Amino acid sequence: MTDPRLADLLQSVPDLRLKTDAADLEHYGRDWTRRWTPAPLAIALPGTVAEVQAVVQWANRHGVAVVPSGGRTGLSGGAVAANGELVLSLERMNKVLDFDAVDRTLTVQAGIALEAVHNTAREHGLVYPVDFGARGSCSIGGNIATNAGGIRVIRYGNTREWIAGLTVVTGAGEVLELNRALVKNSSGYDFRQLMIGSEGTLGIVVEAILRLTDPPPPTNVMLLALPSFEVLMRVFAEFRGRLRLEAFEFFTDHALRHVLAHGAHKPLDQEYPYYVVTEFASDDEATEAAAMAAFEHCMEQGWVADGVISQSEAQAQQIWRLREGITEAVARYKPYKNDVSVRISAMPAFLAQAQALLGQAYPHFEVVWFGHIGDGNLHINVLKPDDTADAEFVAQCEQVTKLLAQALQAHGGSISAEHGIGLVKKPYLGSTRSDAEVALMRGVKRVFDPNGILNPGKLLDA
Ligand code: FAD
Ligand code: 2HG
Ligand code: ZN
Repeated sequence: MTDPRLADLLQSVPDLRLKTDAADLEHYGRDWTRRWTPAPLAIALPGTVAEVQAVVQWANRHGVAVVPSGGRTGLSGGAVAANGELVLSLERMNKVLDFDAVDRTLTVQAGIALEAVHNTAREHGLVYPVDFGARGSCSIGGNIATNAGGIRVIRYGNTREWIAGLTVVTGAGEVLELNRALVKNSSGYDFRQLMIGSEGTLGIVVEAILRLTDPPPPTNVMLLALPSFEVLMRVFAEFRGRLRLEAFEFFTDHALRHVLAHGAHKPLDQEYPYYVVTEFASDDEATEAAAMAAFEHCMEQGWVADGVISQSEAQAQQIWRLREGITEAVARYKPYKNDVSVRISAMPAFLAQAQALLGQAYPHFEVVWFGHIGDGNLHINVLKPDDTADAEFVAQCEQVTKLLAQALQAHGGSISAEHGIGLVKKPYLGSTRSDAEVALMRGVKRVFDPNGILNPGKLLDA
């Protein structure tokens, strides 16, 4: 170690695993955004809470910025280290610590993958219901730091609803045990909830107590083909009115073309402009009849042009792949991502405005629309043409995002529904949060991280 700060780190935390090879700096310094050039100082891989605390104390002594790092599947640049930061990876802290059948909780270290949590919950006859396509690679710590949403929010809510307790190391180096799995706790400010969605700027999540729940009843998955955007929310109202929905997701023909080119199975003979994937409880004749009634009503109204219902688990997975495979299928086009939300009742008006705005703004770029429409959450991916330079493309997209942010503000929406602000959406934070709120955020940051060492420049300017 030629850097004296790193020599001191190893002296202060003798068992710490530290990586400084160029390939590791590159690998751990970026997330799924791929926009910034990784340039971290080093990668620390602690194995215990005490080691995390010691690393944070060291960072405070030396004024070194620390980037908390999970699976780096984030889409807003929150886990990027491009300025000589120490990346603190939780990947070695990936164990299940406890299952409590009475409390129905699972206590885990923060580096555990979401999918491993699903599997462990299932072994105990229960489920952890937060779910999305990155389940195999993203970590619970990252899910908590971004308040991740996903494909079942419509039934179960965001990550926030499922966190019964947290252990965090604050930016000041204190270890806090927050809420300890209490169901009821009216004893003042709930710092657990404050940590959720704070994007690694207030504390490092080292352990979490997750709530589990009963498995859902048997479900069916349906793919619906829609002739126009305008009918989308009517179809949603019809299905939600008749069924217990587990998911209601949408995507366009562009998205479908990309997933099919990526190996997915063609679902219908003809092509249509818009599609919905919906999953709903269907465990008896009455619910099956309700599903058919919803489908037939939508067909009669001309809101749905075609559809298919899963006849087996394999077919259900094939349908889900059409929706869940989009992010990977378009990744090679280095998409500029928007992840916006409005309240559900404002969706029809916002959709009309956003469609008009983006149609005009991006005549030369392919735009792929999809998302959790049942939650009022749209993903709008703008694909970079191969012959357009990265910087020019991003600059053009940022101009349009300013207009989109204004439209969102007018509809009372959010510039980040579930991916976080990170670096990507920081310039537009003011469209969603007032000046007074942002000032309070800065004040909160100073309380938990007085020297500003935790993820500086993410969410808020350093
Ligand atoms: P990282 O990318 O490593 O980090 C994300 C942020 O959390 C950073 O700011 C980082 O500093 C911070 N952080 C990480 N670990 C900790 C910790 N232990 N303590 C404190 N801060 C920490 N997101 C959704 O919400 N819904 C989706 O449907 C969805 N689908 C996706 C599908 C694909 C294919 C991909 C690639 C991504 C998807 N995402 C989705 C985005 C991403 O997976 C989530 O944001 C996820 O929660 C990030 O977890 P991570 O462990 O990869 O976090
Ligand atoms: C999803 O819903 C994810 O599939 C990723 O949130 C969205 O790639 C995106 O823009
Ligand atoms: Zn999403």
